[in-house]
Amino acid sequence: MMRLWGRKSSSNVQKVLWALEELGKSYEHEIVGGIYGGKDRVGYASKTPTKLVPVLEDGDLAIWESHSILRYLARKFPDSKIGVDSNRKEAEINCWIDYNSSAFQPALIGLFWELVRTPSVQRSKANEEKHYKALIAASTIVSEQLQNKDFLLGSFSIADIALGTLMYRMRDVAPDLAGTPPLTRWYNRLLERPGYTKFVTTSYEELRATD
Ligand SMILES: N[C@@H](CCC(=O)N[C@@H](CS)C(=O)NCC(=O)O)C(=O)O
Repeated sequence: MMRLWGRKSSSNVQKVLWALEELGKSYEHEIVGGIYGGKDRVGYASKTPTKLVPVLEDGDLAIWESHSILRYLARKFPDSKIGVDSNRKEAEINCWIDYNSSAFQPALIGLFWELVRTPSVQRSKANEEKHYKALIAASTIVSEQLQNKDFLLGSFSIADIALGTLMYRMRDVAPDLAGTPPLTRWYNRLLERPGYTKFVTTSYEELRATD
């Protein structure tokens, strides 16, 4: 049976929880990281060179990096709701997932760290503006892609999991950018997926910095 390691409040872990829910496969879940600690437990360090969450174990294979886990699941279960069965589809998905890693997620998470995870006395207006500006550029590209599509590639894929997971927090820290008609329609479609409401649109209050 597959085993997922990582705390539920991590957006990167949430991507995997959502994907596993789409698959409907049973798996074990070990809560580690953040306020739950446990990453120093014997064995965790050998699963991932970064010591971060998530890690997905499948037999003797330990996969780290949330997007690599999504790609693995999509390829391993080609006939599932998140399945990938062609090089073409894989390439189209990878464009969006790599854009997430390089532009959309760093901008959004940068802003989230500044506004939610940093004590107010340590916040920097300059940092906030830098991330916000980067998010304008990145979210405009995502919004334009969704102008005439239900999902990023037309039909649902792991690209929607990678980027869509971030929409919940974006609606809090950049409601104006998240509120374009295409992004709002997309978010409402994601809300129809049980894995999204079960694992993603959940409280992140344990992450909030206290002054
Ligand atoms: N690029 C990595 C990022 C992993 C990462 O930054 N994980 C964070 C949580 S989102 C972490 O492990 N933080 C320390 C902790 O939770 O103890 C991925 O996509 O998996």
